[in-house]
Amino acid sequence: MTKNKKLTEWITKMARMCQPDDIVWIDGSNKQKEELEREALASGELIQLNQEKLPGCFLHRTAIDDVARTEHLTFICTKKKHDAGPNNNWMSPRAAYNKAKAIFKGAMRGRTMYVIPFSMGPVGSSFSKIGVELTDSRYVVLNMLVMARVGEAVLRQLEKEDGFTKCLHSKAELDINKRLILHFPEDNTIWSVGSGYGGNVLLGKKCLSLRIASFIGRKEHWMAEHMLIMGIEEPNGHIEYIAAAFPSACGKTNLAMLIPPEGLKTKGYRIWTVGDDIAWMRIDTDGSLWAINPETGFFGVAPGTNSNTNPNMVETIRKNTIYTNVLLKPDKTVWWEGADGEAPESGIDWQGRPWKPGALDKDGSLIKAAHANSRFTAPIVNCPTASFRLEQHHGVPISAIIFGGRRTHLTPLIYEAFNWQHGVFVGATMASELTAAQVGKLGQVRRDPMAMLPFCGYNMASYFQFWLEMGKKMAKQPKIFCVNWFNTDESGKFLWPGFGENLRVLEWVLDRCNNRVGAVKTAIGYTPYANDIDMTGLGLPAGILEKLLNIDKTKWLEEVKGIKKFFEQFKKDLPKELWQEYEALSMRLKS
Ligand code: GTP
Ligand code: SPV
Ligand code: MN
Repeated sequence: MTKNKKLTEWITKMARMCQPDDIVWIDGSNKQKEELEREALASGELIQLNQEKLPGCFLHRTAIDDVARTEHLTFICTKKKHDAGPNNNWMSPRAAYNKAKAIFKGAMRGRTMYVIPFSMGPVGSSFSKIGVELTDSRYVVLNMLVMARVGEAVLRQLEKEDGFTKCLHSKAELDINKRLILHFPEDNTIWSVGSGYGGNVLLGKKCLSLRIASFIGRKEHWMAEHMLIMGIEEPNGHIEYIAAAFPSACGKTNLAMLIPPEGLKTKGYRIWTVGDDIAWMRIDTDGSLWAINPETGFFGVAPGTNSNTNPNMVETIRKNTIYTNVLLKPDKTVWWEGADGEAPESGIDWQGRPWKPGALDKDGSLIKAAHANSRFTAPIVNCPTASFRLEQHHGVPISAIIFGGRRTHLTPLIYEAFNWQHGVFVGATMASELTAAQVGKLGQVRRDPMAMLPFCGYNMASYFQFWLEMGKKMAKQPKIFCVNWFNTDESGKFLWPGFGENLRVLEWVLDRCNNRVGAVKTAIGYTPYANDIDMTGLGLPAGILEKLLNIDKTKWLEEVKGIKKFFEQFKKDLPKELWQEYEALSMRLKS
């Protein structure tokens, strides 16, 4: 299986603790995958869907209290508390190991321990990192097979290079009171126990590719970010790549594979999807920032996905897809709020109960067919717009970085930072309304710097410092922008149509990157002249675009107070450049 002694020793030690009945190595073969699927069907972990309409597709239901990332049970375990910073939950490594050991002990009795060797990034690329996940969940194995490069080739690579992230997962009793998602960046180790939900258990994803990778990246001078990566092919055939950081469930997947709206299609734009959630970026010898998507699959939000909002995803999830917590229809296909077609007359809801449209719970509120954070796991190669550069070890060069969030007011449709330092300030002060992607109070506005609040594996003040330093190292810095697709009117209706229409805004971004248009200098940054956003064929009522681009100084002065409060928690660690930017913004708003 492997000649890597460190690996075998570690597995033996973990098996001694978890006491599985047997150990199975995942080789990445189709044969083994099909065998696991058969076993998962027999055990009830998976339900087979209609193989004519949805070939290779399955449904999975999690426990009712295990439907989203549990940030309050997620810890960064560094020797010094200060290294985790004020925004992470912290435990000392010793306390954390001990606490988790008590839960892991014997947790795999009567179960199989699967050994999943995986590579984040193309196997053998100098950009990539290897992990090995031990898990007692077939659902985890089958998802990891979609989300990462798994199997023999990784083991061979692991004989050439030594280092790998040690990832241990057990469902244990799926008890929320015995659930812990622990990161030990100093040991390159992740322990996750008591959950079966994606972001908590597919350890290559948020745990390795963001929390551990951000920690490693700072030392090795590269960036691990919660960003989509997309190529925009311009009418002349030239492709520009951009990366965008939006918090969970704020539109990364949708933007990454948008379809140009009618008005712009005739111009000849085309989109190439590189990634929808995570970007690893480093400065290449040409002095620009280059990015790869370390993943090979999408773990996307189901609700709202339909042929109007995201036709490419509808196509992507027709085959070889694992659906989690959606409605099962009588014909063994699936449905969710905001899916294509009318609500079915009946079905089995995400909790496994008979469901009818309009059914009310005890409190009189509508029972959802699918959970608001129900998801699908699908291979990127299924996507009609998958980039032809996905396997290239070099990645793609990034021309622009876009920050964004969900704000019903305040943030305009788009603005551009004055320069890199100001851009870091814009990213650091981002805020967004909470979504169903994490357990918490829906709709509440929270600061989510660079969309990394739940994912930064170290002190956020050092992370800001690192961003400032990276900018100085680049000969060609990407321009930095901020967008907001979610402005609403008095009745709560979105003012901007969003989705494919967002390309109208990206066109301006590219125009700015290539010095093709001017801009209005405002207190918060550069905004577009309304004439420079191509509105052909959109039919937006007069005055709406102007409203979307407007900056309300009174509201921004309120916002600045929130920024100050947020910055103060970092005390003397906050880079002075960010205080300078804060002062400069306050001055501009008051003048
Ligand atoms: P994670 O996978 O949690 O990181 O989320 P994400 O950032 O990839 O978000 P996603 O693209 O899945 O979108 C989340 C929700 O926002 C879905 O319900 C979408 O339908 C909705 N959404 C996405 N883009 C837009 C947009 O431009 N306008 C509006 N109004 N809604 C959008
Ligand atoms: C997110 O919440 O940002 C996701 C889904 O992309 S999860 O993998 O659960 O983190
Ligand atoms: Mn995400």
